[in-house]
Amino acid sequence: MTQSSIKPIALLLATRNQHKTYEIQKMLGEMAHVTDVTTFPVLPEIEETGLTFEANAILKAEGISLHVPGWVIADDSGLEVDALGGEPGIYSARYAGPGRSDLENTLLVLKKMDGIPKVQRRARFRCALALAREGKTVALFDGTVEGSLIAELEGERGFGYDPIFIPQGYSETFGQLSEEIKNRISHRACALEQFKEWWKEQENNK
Ligand code: ITT
Repeated sequence: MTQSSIKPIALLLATRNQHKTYEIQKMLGEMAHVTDVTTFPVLPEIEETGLTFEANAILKAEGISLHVPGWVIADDSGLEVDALGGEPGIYSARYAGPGRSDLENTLLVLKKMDGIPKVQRRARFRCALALAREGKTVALFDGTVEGSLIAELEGERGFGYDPIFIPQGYSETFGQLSEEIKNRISHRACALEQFKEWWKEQENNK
């Protein structure tokens, strides 16, 4: 069977962040047809009360999959900055307070990093993915990309903290690098690679 003759996996993402949906659809290509909960406004808002990326991914995937048939995948992700003791971490989306924008969160990180020398600006993005069905987690995947933070915003691609993060081995931020590069090396890409491998293995064992 050719790749294009295989029926795409119908995946519902337990996210309201459409940047994630866009990246995940791009990375999975023809393998999956991806939608997210913004197309189902009646689905509940899941409170992220977990203390790890993994715990929050599980809460979102299980919480949403109780209400819909089929495969649900949740992405919990964020930026860890060594000089800030791992912050913003699981609070990345609400670092400057509830309802604040990506730009406000990013500017707060820059402010806290003010005066910190280049060698102490190590950071990483982390992503935990939980795959669930009927309220139960079936598999977990995770990915990390190491890098460092610059002192000002550079580039307009991507979302979130992309304009201040330079991945290791590159000289430009995720905000400047092409979508193709980010989607090859990012934390989300690494986690999705594991998902793809896992899925293939399940198919082969059928
Ligand atoms: P959902 O919970 O609805 O999925 P969210 O944006 O609130 O959406 P998270 O709780 O996982 O998701 O928070 C992730 C935050 O981490 C996100 O808002 C960004 O600020 C940051 N982040 C995650 N991945 C990123 C990426 O690829 N580039 C830049 N920032 C990223």
